[in-house]
Amino acid sequence: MFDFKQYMKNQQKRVNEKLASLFAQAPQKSRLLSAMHYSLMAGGKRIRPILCISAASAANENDMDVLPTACAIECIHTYSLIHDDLPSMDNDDLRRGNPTCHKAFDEATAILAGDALLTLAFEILSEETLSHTPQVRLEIIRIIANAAGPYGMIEGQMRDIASETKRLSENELEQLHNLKTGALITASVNAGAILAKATEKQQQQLNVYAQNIGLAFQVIDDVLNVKGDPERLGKAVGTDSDLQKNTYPSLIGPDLAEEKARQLVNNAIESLQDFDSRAEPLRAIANYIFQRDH
Ligand code: GRG
Repeated sequence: MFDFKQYMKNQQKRVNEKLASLFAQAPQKSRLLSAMHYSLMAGGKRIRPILCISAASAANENDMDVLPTACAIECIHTYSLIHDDLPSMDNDDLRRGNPTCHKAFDEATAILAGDALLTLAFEILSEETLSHTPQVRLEIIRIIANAAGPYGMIEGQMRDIASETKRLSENELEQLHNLKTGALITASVNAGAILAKATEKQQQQLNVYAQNIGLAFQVIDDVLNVKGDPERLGKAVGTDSDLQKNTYPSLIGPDLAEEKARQLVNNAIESLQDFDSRAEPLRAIANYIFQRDH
């Protein structure tokens, strides 16, 4: 039987080792590199890189050299968290149970560490040492830039800030979540599929999977902010409601929000019905997203 816990542990180890190696060649650990390293190695779940790796193995049994791309995506994710925690954004003191980057260092260093992680990601994606053709590398860069940029995550963050003083409809909230959280998750899966030379049909099915888990991930994040355990989450709960944020629990109630997440996860798993047992990690990750407590 597929051992999900062990699978996650193994993949997290691979991702962590590769991320750590990014700093190994630096002649000295400058303050900037220390801040980047601090946030990158602070115990994230590595969901996005593991989705990229798992999507590739679902479509192709060979090792398709996806680890650098997977790690570049984690650099972008870490940059987004550093900037999201800043005083001008969410002004959070804790992330994963530790002081946020601007608390551990200072605000200017945190801004630059975020900028540097974003830039580093694109350096990794364009490396000539990767075994993929320039054309494939360009396609991956375009997909990831699109998901992270002004038509993806950053637009989602902008809408999130703009919506602080108004009530959103369910449709507007879904669009916001899809941009802020779903876009990078979807890009992780799609990049894995392309690197693995998935067929057109497989790419479409994996895209449906990704869109469903992307939204489910944020719905559950909202629910955890209502019902979660601050110790497990490594951050305070109830903050969304204190700030009167637009969330699924505030819009439809926590129980219906959980039901919606379950439905999205079921849709995601259904979209993989043509895949064999190599898609087991993707199925298990979908279930984990629903059951996660941090
Ligand atoms: C500042 C450009 C910019 C964008 C910020 C992603 C984002 C947009 C903000 C992060 C805040 C947040 C709660 C986003 C929702 C996505 C989310 C649940 C992020 C946390 O992801 P996990 O749970 O984090 O994968 P770990 O700690 O495991 O890496």
